[in-house]
Amino acid sequence: MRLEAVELRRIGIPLVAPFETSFGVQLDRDILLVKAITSEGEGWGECVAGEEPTYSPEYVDGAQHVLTNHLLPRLFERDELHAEDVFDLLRPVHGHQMAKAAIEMALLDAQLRARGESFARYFGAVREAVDCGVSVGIHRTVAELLRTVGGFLDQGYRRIKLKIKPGWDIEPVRAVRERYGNVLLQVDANTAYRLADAKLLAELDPFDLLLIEQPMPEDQVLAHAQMAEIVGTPICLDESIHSLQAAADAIELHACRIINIKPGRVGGYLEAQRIHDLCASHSIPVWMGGMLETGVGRAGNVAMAAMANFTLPGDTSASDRYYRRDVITEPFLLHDGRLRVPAGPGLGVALDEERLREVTTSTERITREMSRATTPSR
Ligand code: NPQ
Ligand code: MG
Repeated sequence: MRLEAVELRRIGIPLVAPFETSFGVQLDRDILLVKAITSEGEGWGECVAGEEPTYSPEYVDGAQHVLTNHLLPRLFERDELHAEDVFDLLRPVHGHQMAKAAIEMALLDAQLRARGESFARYFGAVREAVDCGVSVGIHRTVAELLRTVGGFLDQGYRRIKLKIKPGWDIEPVRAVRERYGNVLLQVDANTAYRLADAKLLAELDPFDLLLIEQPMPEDQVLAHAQMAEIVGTPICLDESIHSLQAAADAIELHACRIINIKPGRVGGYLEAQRIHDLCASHSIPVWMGGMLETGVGRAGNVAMAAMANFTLPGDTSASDRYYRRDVITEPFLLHDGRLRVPAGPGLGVALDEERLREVTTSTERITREMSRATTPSR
Protein backbone atom coordinates (compact mmCIF):
# COMPACT_ATOMS: atom_id res chain seq x y z
CA MET A 1 0.00 0.00 0.00
CA ARG A 2 0.93 3.63 -0.29
CA LEU A 3 0.64 6.09 2.58
CA GLU A 4 -1.21 9.14 1.19
CA ALA A 5 -1.81 11.23 4.31
CA VAL A 6 -1.93 11.08 8.07
CA GLU A 7 -4.36 12.81 10.37
CA LEU A 8 -2.98 13.66 13.80
CA ARG A 9 -5.92 14.19 16.08
CA ARG A 10 -5.56 15.33 19.66
CA ILE A 11 -8.32 14.61 22.13
CA GLY A 12 -8.83 15.74 25.71
CA ILE A 13 -10.86 13.45 27.95
CA PRO A 14 -11.45 13.46 31.70
CA LEU A 15 -10.70 10.35 33.76
CA VAL A 16 -13.58 9.03 35.86
CA ALA A 17 -11.36 9.50 38.93
CA PRO A 18 -7.87 10.89 39.62
CA PHE A 19 -5.13 8.26 39.09
CA GLU A 20 -2.07 8.68 41.32
CA THR A 21 1.24 6.88 40.80
CA SER A 22 4.69 7.35 42.30
CA PHE A 23 5.39 9.85 39.47
CA GLY A 24 2.30 12.03 39.68
CA VAL A 25 -1.47 12.46 39.63
CA GLN A 26 -3.47 12.25 36.40
CA LEU A 27 -6.89 13.92 36.19
CA ASP A 28 -7.51 13.76 32.46
CA ARG A 29 -5.70 12.65 29.34
CA ASP A 30 -4.42 14.49 26.29
CA ILE A 31 -4.16 11.74 23.70
CA LEU A 32 -2.79 11.68 20.15
CA LEU A 33 -4.80 9.49 17.77
CA VAL A 34 -3.30 8.77 14.37
CA LYS A 35 -5.34 8.04 11.25
CA ALA A 36 -3.41 6.60 8.32
CA ILE A 37 -4.99 7.26 4.94
CA THR A 38 -3.61 4.74 2.46
CA SER A 39 -4.25 3.50 -1.06
CA GLU A 40 -5.94 0.46 0.56
CA GLY A 41 -8.12 2.38 3.02
CA GLU A 42 -7.82 3.89 6.46
CA GLY A 43 -6.47 2.69 9.79
CA TRP A 44 -6.22 4.01 13.35
CA GLY A 45 -3.43 4.10 15.87
CA GLU A 46 -3.14 5.49 19.39
CA CYS A 47 -0.02 7.06 20.84
CA VAL A 48 0.39 6.21 24.54
CA ALA A 49 2.76 9.07 25.40
CA GLY A 50 1.59 11.07 28.40
CA GLU A 51 1.31 14.82 28.62
CA GLU A 52 4.60 15.05 30.54
CA PRO A 53 7.80 12.99 30.22
CA THR A 54 7.40 11.42 33.68
CA TYR A 55 6.60 7.77 32.96
CA SER A 56 9.14 7.71 30.11
CA PRO A 57 11.14 10.34 28.17
CA GLU A 58 8.34 10.60 25.61
CA TYR A 59 5.49 13.10 25.83
CA VAL A 60 2.58 13.78 23.53
CA ASP A 61 3.72 17.11 22.01
CA GLY A 62 7.12 15.57 21.33
CA ALA A 63 5.52 12.53 19.73
CA GLN A 64 3.47 14.72 17.41
CA HIS A 65 6.58 16.74 16.49
CA VAL A 66 8.76 13.70 15.75
CA LEU A 67 5.99 12.07 13.71
CA THR A 68 5.49 15.20 11.59
CA ASN A 69 9.13 16.07 11.08
CA HIS A 70 11.09 12.84 11.28
CA LEU A 71 8.97 9.70 11.07
CA LEU A 72 6.21 10.36 8.53
CA PRO A 73 8.59 11.79 5.89
CA ARG A 74 10.50 8.48 5.96
CA LEU A 75 7.28 6.58 5.29
CA PHE A 76 5.86 8.96 2.65
CA GLU A 77 9.07 8.42 0.69
CA ARG A 78 8.04 4.83 -0.05
CA ASP A 79 5.67 3.98 -2.90
CA GLU A 80 5.03 0.51 -1.48
CA LEU A 81 4.76 0.16 2.27
CA HIS A 82 3.69 -2.60 4.65
CA ALA A 83 3.28 -2.34 8.42
CA GLU A 84 6.09 -4.91 8.66
CA ASP A 85 8.52 -2.44 7.03
CA VAL A 86 7.92 0.42 9.45
CA PHE A 87 10.18 -0.68 12.32
CA ASP A 88 13.27 -0.96 10.08
CA LEU A 89 12.47 2.19 8.07
CA LEU A 90 12.30 4.20 11.29
CA ARG A 91 15.39 2.62 12.88
CA PRO A 92 17.61 5.63 11.95
CA VAL A 93 15.53 7.73 14.36
CA HIS A 94 16.64 6.81 17.87
CA GLY A 95 14.09 6.27 20.61
CA HIS A 96 10.56 7.67 20.20
CA GLN A 97 9.07 4.19 20.51
CA MET A 98 5.58 5.48 21.36
CA ALA A 99 5.45 7.73 18.30
CA LYS A 100 6.72 4.91 16.08
CA ALA A 101 4.26 2.46 17.57
CA ALA A 102 1.30 4.74 16.82
CA ILE A 103 1.96 5.01 13.09
CA GLU A 104 2.87 1.32 12.74
CA MET A 105 -0.42 0.48 14.48
CA ALA A 106 -2.44 2.70 12.12
CA LEU A 107 -0.79 1.10 9.10
CA LEU A 108 -1.35 -2.40 10.46
CA ASP A 109 -5.01 -1.55 11.04
CA ALA A 110 -5.37 -0.25 7.47
CA GLN A 111 -3.59 -3.30 6.05
CA LEU A 112 -5.62 -5.84 8.04
CA ARG A 113 -8.95 -4.06 7.45
CA ALA A 114 -8.21 -4.17 3.72
CA ARG A 115 -7.78 -7.94 3.79
CA GLY A 116 -10.52 -8.62 6.35
CA GLU A 117 -8.23 -10.04 9.03
CA SER A 118 -8.41 -9.21 12.75
CA PHE A 119 -5.44 -8.16 14.89
CA ALA A 120 -6.07 -11.26 17.01
CA ARG A 121 -5.84 -13.61 14.03
CA TYR A 122 -2.74 -11.80 12.78
CA PHE A 123 -1.06 -12.28 16.18
CA GLY A 124 -2.03 -15.96 16.35
CA ALA A 125 -4.41 -15.45 19.29
CA VAL A 126 -5.39 -18.60 21.17
CA ARG A 127 -8.40 -17.33 23.16
CA GLU A 128 -11.61 -15.40 22.53
CA ALA A 129 -11.62 -13.46 25.79
CA VAL A 130 -8.87 -12.28 28.13
CA ASP A 131 -8.72 -12.17 31.93
CA CYS A 132 -8.68 -8.62 33.25
CA GLY A 133 -6.87 -7.02 36.08
CA VAL A 134 -7.08 -3.45 37.27
CA SER A 135 -4.42 -0.98 38.33
CA VAL A 136 -5.37 0.89 41.51
CA GLY A 137 -3.77 4.25 42.19
CA ILE A 138 -2.28 5.56 45.41
CA HIS A 139 -5.05 6.70 47.79
CA ARG A 140 -5.13 9.20 50.64
CA THR A 141 -6.07 6.57 53.22
CA VAL A 142 -6.13 2.79 53.52
CA ALA A 143 -9.88 2.95 54.20
CA GLU A 144 -10.48 4.69 50.85
CA LEU A 145 -8.21 2.20 49.07
CA LEU A 146 -10.19 -0.72 50.51
CA ARG A 147 -13.42 0.82 49.23
CA THR A 148 -11.99 1.26 45.74
CA VAL A 149 -10.56 -2.27 45.62
CA GLY A 150 -13.85 -3.71 46.90
CA GLY A 151 -15.70 -1.90 44.09
CA PHE A 152 -13.40 -3.39 41.44
CA LEU A 153 -13.73 -6.89 42.91
CA ASP A 154 -17.53 -6.49 42.86
CA GLN A 155 -17.27 -5.63 39.16
CA GLY A 156 -15.45 -8.92 38.60
CA TYR A 157 -11.82 -7.93 38.07
CA ARG A 158 -9.63 -11.01 38.41
CA ARG A 159 -6.47 -9.37 39.67
CA ILE A 160 -5.63 -6.23 41.64
CA LYS A 161 -2.47 -4.19 41.11
CA LEU A 162 -1.65 -1.61 43.77
CA LYS A 163 0.51 1.35 42.90
CA ILE A 164 3.14 1.81 45.62
CA LYS A 165 5.76 4.38 46.62
CA PRO A 166 7.94 4.88 49.70
CA GLY A 167 5.53 5.47 52.58
CA TRP A 168 2.64 3.75 50.76
CA ASP A 169 3.67 0.12 50.41
CA ILE A 170 3.58 -2.47 53.22
CA GLU A 171 0.45 -1.20 55.00
CA PRO A 172 -1.85 -0.93 51.96
CA VAL A 173 -0.74 -4.38 50.77
CA ARG A 174 -1.32 -5.88 54.22
CA ALA A 175 -4.76 -4.25 54.44
CA VAL A 176 -5.91 -5.47 51.00
CA ARG A 177 -4.59 -8.98 51.67
CA GLU A 178 -6.31 -9.13 55.07
CA ARG A 179 -9.63 -7.77 53.81
CA TYR A 180 -9.89 -9.56 50.48
CA GLY A 181 -8.25 -12.92 51.19
CA ASN A 182 -6.50 -14.78 48.38
CA VAL A 183 -7.30 -12.39 45.52
CA LEU A 184 -4.53 -12.26 42.86
CA LEU A 185 -2.48 -9.27 43.99
CA GLN A 186 0.62 -7.46 42.71
CA VAL A 187 2.30 -4.07 43.12
CA ASP A 188 3.88 -1.48 40.81
CA ALA A 189 6.49 1.03 42.06
CA ASN A 190 7.15 2.87 38.77
CA THR A 191 10.89 3.18 39.63
CA ALA A 192 10.39 4.77 43.09
CA TYR A 193 12.89 2.65 45.09
CA ARG A 194 16.65 2.05 45.29
CA LEU A 195 18.67 -1.11 45.85
CA ALA A 196 19.13 0.00 49.48
CA ASP A 197 15.34 -0.50 49.86
CA ALA A 198 15.58 -4.24 49.12
CA LYS A 199 15.13 -5.27 52.77
CA LEU A 200 12.05 -3.06 53.04
CA LEU A 201 10.53 -4.54 49.88
CA ALA A 202 11.31 -8.06 51.21
CA GLU A 203 8.69 -7.25 53.89
CA LEU A 204 6.16 -7.76 51.10
CA ASP A 205 7.20 -11.42 50.76
CA PRO A 206 4.70 -12.78 53.33
CA PHE A 207 1.76 -11.36 51.33
CA ASP A 208 2.19 -13.81 48.46
CA LEU A 209 2.18 -11.23 45.67
CA LEU A 210 2.29 -12.36 42.03
CA LEU A 211 5.08 -9.88 41.35
CA ILE A 212 6.62 -6.52 42.13
CA GLU A 213 6.78 -4.33 39.03
CA GLN A 214 9.69 -2.02 38.23
CA PRO A 215 10.90 -1.22 41.75
CA MET A 216 13.97 0.72 40.53
CA PRO A 217 14.84 3.18 37.72
CA GLU A 218 14.72 1.91 34.17
CA ASP A 219 18.48 1.97 33.54
CA GLN A 220 19.23 -0.07 36.69
CA VAL A 221 18.69 -3.48 35.17
CA LEU A 222 21.63 -5.10 36.98
CA ALA A 223 20.38 -3.73 40.31
CA HIS A 224 17.10 -5.61 39.72
CA ALA A 225 19.08 -8.86 39.47
CA GLN A 226 20.79 -7.94 42.75
CA MET A 227 17.48 -7.06 44.40
CA ALA A 228 16.10 -10.44 43.33
CA GLU A 229 18.73 -12.06 45.60
CA ILE A 230 17.12 -10.31 48.60
CA VAL A 231 13.42 -10.04 47.68
CA GLY A 232 11.50 -13.29 47.31
CA THR A 233 8.54 -11.86 45.35
CA PRO A 234 9.17 -12.26 41.59
CA ILE A 235 10.41 -9.06 39.96
CA CYS A 236 8.65 -7.90 36.78
CA LEU A 237 10.08 -5.20 34.54
CA ASP A 238 8.03 -2.54 32.74
CA GLU A 239 9.92 0.74 32.04
CA SER A 240 13.28 -1.05 31.55
CA ILE A 241 11.98 -3.14 28.66
CA HIS A 242 12.10 -0.66 25.79
CA SER A 243 13.15 -3.16 23.08
CA LEU A 244 13.65 -6.82 22.20
CA GLN A 245 17.34 -6.42 23.04
CA ALA A 246 16.56 -4.94 26.45
CA ALA A 247 14.26 -7.90 27.14
CA ALA A 248 16.92 -10.39 26.06
CA ASP A 249 19.55 -8.74 28.26
CA ALA A 250 17.25 -8.52 31.31
CA ILE A 251 16.38 -12.21 30.98
CA GLU A 252 20.05 -13.19 30.60
CA LEU A 253 20.95 -11.12 33.69
CA HIS A 254 18.11 -12.70 35.74
CA ALA A 255 16.82 -9.18 36.40
CA CYS A 256 13.18 -10.32 36.08
CA ARG A 257 11.08 -13.49 36.13
CA ILE A 258 8.09 -11.84 34.44
CA ILE A 259 7.73 -9.08 31.81
CA ASN A 260 5.01 -6.47 31.33
CA ILE A 261 4.55 -5.90 27.59
CA LYS A 262 3.34 -2.50 26.39
CA PRO A 263 3.43 -2.22 22.61
CA GLY A 264 3.85 1.56 22.79
CA ARG A 265 6.90 1.33 25.06
CA VAL A 266 8.77 -1.01 22.70
CA GLY A 267 8.03 0.69 19.36
CA GLY A 268 4.97 -1.20 18.24
CA TYR A 269 2.94 -4.39 18.16
CA LEU A 270 5.47 -6.19 15.97
CA GLU A 271 8.37 -5.65 18.41
CA ALA A 272 5.97 -6.60 21.22
CA GLN A 273 5.21 -9.84 19.38
CA ARG A 274 8.94 -10.59 19.12
CA ILE A 275 9.33 -9.97 22.87
CA HIS A 276 6.37 -12.27 23.56
CA ASP A 277 8.02 -15.03 21.52
CA LEU A 278 11.43 -14.51 23.15
CA CYS A 279 9.86 -14.68 26.62
CA ALA A 280 7.94 -17.83 25.69
CA SER A 281 11.18 -19.51 24.62
CA HIS A 282 12.71 -18.65 28.03
CA SER A 283 9.61 -19.65 30.06
CA ILE A 284 9.12 -16.02 31.13
CA PRO A 285 5.37 -15.32 31.49
CA VAL A 286 4.16 -11.98 30.12
CA TRP A 287 1.10 -9.82 30.68
CA MET A 288 -0.37 -6.84 28.84
CA GLY A 289 0.25 -3.47 30.44
CA GLY A 290 -2.02 -0.47 30.16
CA MET A 291 -1.47 3.22 29.44
CA LEU A 292 -4.99 4.54 30.08
CA GLU A 293 -5.82 3.94 26.42
CA THR A 294 -9.08 4.79 24.70
CA GLY A 295 -10.93 1.96 22.98
CA VAL A 296 -8.58 2.26 20.00
CA GLY A 297 -5.44 1.29 21.91
CA ARG A 298 -7.43 -1.06 24.13
CA ALA A 299 -8.63 -3.03 21.09
CA GLY A 300 -5.09 -3.77 19.92
CA ASN A 301 -3.94 -4.62 23.43
CA VAL A 302 -6.82 -7.01 24.07
CA ALA A 303 -6.09 -8.77 20.76
CA MET A 304 -2.42 -9.20 21.62
CA ALA A 305 -3.24 -10.33 25.17
CA ALA A 306 -4.98 -13.33 23.56
CA MET A 307 -1.58 -14.75 22.51
CA ALA A 308 -0.44 -17.94 24.23
CA ASN A 309 2.26 -16.63 26.58
CA PHE A 310 0.06 -13.85 28.02
CA THR A 311 -0.67 -16.11 31.00
CA LEU A 312 -1.20 -13.47 33.70
CA PRO A 313 -4.20 -11.07 33.79
CA GLY A 314 -3.30 -7.71 32.24
CA ASP A 315 -4.06 -4.06 32.99
CA THR A 316 -6.50 -4.25 30.05
CA SER A 317 -9.47 -3.04 32.08
CA ALA A 318 -12.92 -2.15 30.76
CA SER A 319 -13.40 1.26 29.09
CA ASP A 320 -15.36 2.57 32.10
CA ARG A 321 -12.36 2.03 34.42
CA TYR A 322 -10.98 5.22 32.89
CA TYR A 323 -13.63 6.96 30.79
CA ARG A 324 -17.32 7.67 31.25
CA ARG A 325 -17.72 7.65 27.48
CA ASP A 326 -15.11 6.10 25.20
CA VAL A 327 -14.39 7.23 21.61
CA ILE A 328 -15.50 3.89 20.10
CA THR A 329 -19.11 2.94 19.38
CA GLU A 330 -19.06 -0.23 21.50
CA PRO A 331 -16.93 0.26 24.60
CA PHE A 332 -15.11 -2.67 26.20
CA LEU A 333 -17.27 -4.24 28.89
CA LEU A 334 -16.32 -6.72 31.56
CA HIS A 335 -18.03 -10.13 31.22
CA ASP A 336 -17.27 -12.35 34.20
CA GLY A 337 -13.94 -10.56 34.67
CA ARG A 338 -12.95 -10.86 31.02
CA LEU A 339 -12.94 -8.71 27.89
CA ARG A 340 -13.96 -10.19 24.55
CA VAL A 341 -11.28 -10.15 21.89
CA PRO A 342 -12.50 -8.17 18.86
CA ALA A 343 -13.04 -10.44 15.84
CA GLY A 344 -13.77 -7.91 13.10
CA PRO A 345 -11.25 -6.72 10.51
CA GLY A 346 -8.24 -4.81 11.84
CA LEU A 347 -8.77 -3.47 15.35
CA GLY A 348 -12.42 -4.55 15.06
CA VAL A 349 -13.77 -1.37 16.62
CA ALA A 350 -15.46 1.67 15.06
CA LEU A 351 -14.79 5.26 16.07
CA ASP A 352 -17.77 7.11 17.50
CA GLU A 353 -17.48 10.17 15.23
CA GLU A 354 -19.82 12.30 17.31
CA ARG A 355 -17.91 11.59 20.53
CA LEU A 356 -14.63 12.10 18.70
CA ARG A 357 -15.70 15.56 17.51
CA GLU A 358 -16.81 16.43 21.03
CA VAL A 359 -13.38 15.67 22.55
CA THR A 360 -11.10 16.79 19.72
CA THR A 361 -8.81 19.68 20.65
CA SER A 362 -6.86 19.90 17.38
CA THR A 363 -6.48 18.14 14.04
CA GLU A 364 -3.42 18.27 11.82
CA ARG A 365 -3.30 16.67 8.39
CA ILE A 366 0.10 15.74 6.93
CA THR A 367 0.19 14.69 3.28
CA ARG A 368 2.91 13.13 1.18
CA GLU A 369 3.02 16.27 -0.97
CA MET A 370 3.70 18.46 2.07
CA SER A 371 6.36 16.06 3.23
CA ARG A 372 8.09 16.13 -0.20
CA ALA A 373 8.22 19.89 -0.17
CA THR A 374 9.66 20.30 3.30
CA THR A 375 12.08 17.44 3.98
CA PRO A 376 15.66 17.30 2.82
CA SER A 377 16.45 14.34 0.59
CA ARG A 378 18.01 11.32 2.25
C1 NPQ B 1 2.20 1.30 34.46
N1 NPQ B 1 -0.10 2.06 33.82
O1 NPQ B 1 1.94 0.13 34.37
C2 NPQ B 1 1.30 2.38 33.87
C3 NPQ B 1 1.64 3.69 34.36
C4 NPQ B 1 0.94 4.89 33.87
C5 NPQ B 1 -2.32 1.28 34.24
O2 NPQ B 1 -0.68 1.37 35.87
C6 NPQ B 1 -0.75 8.96 31.47
C7 NPQ B 1 -0.06 8.22 30.54
C8 NPQ B 1 -0.89 8.49 32.74
C9 NPQ B 1 0.55 7.05 30.91
C10 NPQ B 1 -0.41 6.80 34.42
C11 NPQ B 1 -0.95 1.57 34.73
C12 NPQ B 1 -0.30 7.28 33.12
C13 NPQ B 1 0.43 6.57 32.19
C14 NPQ B 1 0.21 5.61 34.76
C15 NPQ B 1 1.04 5.37 32.58
O3 NPQ B 1 3.25 1.62 34.97
MG1 MG C 1 4.12 -0.32 35.37
